[in-house]
Amino acid sequence: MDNSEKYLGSDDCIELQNPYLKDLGSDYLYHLGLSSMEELEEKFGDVKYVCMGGSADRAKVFADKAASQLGFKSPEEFELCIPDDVRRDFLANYGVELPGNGAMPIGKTERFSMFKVGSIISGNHGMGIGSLEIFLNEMAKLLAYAKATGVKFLRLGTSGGIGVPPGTAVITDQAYDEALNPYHGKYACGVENRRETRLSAELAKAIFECRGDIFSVIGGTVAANGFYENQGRLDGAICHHTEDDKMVFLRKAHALGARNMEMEATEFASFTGELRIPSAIICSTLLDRLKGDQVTSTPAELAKFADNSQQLALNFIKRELGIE
Ligand code: R2B
Ligand code: URA
Repeated sequence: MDNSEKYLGSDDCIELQNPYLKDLGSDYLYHLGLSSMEELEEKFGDVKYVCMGGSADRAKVFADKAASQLGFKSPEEFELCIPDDVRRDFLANYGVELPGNGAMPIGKTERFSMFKVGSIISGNHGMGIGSLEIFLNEMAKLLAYAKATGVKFLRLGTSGGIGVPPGTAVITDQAYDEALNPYHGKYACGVENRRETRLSAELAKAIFECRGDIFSVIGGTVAANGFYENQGRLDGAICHHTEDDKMVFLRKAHALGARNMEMEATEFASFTGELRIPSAIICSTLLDRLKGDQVTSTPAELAKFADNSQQLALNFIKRELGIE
């Protein structure tokens, strides 16, 4: 389902598409470590944005940036200070300061880390479609049980660029699978169901308009099921394709309008489309795949690249909330 018409003015709750849930009694959201029997409405009823990326460290950085730039405080989570040694390590590893007091995770952190800052949830969904599918299912149920209204899902990730310089923020208009099909083949009980992977053009444009001096493009995103062979890399432990095969693949993707490649876009676009959740994907590119395969930037450069997609999202959220 194309969710482009759903961007503006949706004050609806998330409508789950599962008739079996009503007979469940209580629903334990196992990977998040939260249950439908808790006071979810009190804790999460005000959520308007779920910002997610692969890495738990980046989810934490985003939560702290959001808190500092939007002046939000979450109820108890911000009472705790981050120890100096953690701050020092963070600066050494990522080349950026943790601003203010740090957000503390809610629920379990074994698989995912989730932080709440005002009306924003910042969480990490791990790498790949399989991990993202778990996060999205549990997050959508959590917010439906919490009766949150008008929620947007934003994926703020990293990617390999296709013909764009490292650090570009690519805002996805269309996700492609690794065979470059413009749909997601979702299997249930051994049967394939092809789902739409177009994202809201209106929301993508609204985000693009907040770019300021962040180099940004709107374009297609290829979601591969792996990082090495599936992305046509020549530097994996196994490679039975040639450099020519790789370049033909990347050029074909580029000709379709794709400007980056990552590992989640098809699941994200089709899942949010099915549940009619307004959503966008903003991924920073770490390298240009037309020029190579290895990610060789320094930690400080990588932190700056990742910051581009996060900052673009924050610019957009600030504009929507009327905070400049
Ligand atoms: C981008 O980066 C990760 C792989 O390094 C993966 O989660 C993705 O989509
Ligand atoms: N993430 C990916 O999935 N691919 C890249 O090339 C870089 C980051």
